[in-house]
Amino acid sequence: MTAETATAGVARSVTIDIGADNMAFDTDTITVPAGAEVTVNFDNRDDSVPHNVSFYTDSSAADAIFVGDLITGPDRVTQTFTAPAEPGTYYFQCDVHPFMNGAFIVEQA
Ligand SMILES: [Cu+2]
Repeated sequence: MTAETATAGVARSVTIDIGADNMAFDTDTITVPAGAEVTVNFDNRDDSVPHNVSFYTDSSAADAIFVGDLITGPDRVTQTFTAPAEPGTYYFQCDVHPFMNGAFIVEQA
């Protein structure tokens, strides 16, 4: 039995660093364990441009998992939310600029 299996059912904590620069995120994939407490360190490096990082069930952005605070660069914000319990491929985007987006991958914990 691996240590990971031994802790199944216990909420894990992960920290994600993501930046916005020149109207783009610096990653197109965010991967976390199912049910984890996710801390997002968001660094908006675009001067005078508002961005956020929001997580949705899919690219329709109709059902929010977590809507991040808008910050105008240069600025940083740290926020925490709980990842879905169900593994799968979800979605993240900047709500102001939905062309800034990527896959939010929730793995079996
Ligand atoms: Cu944006």
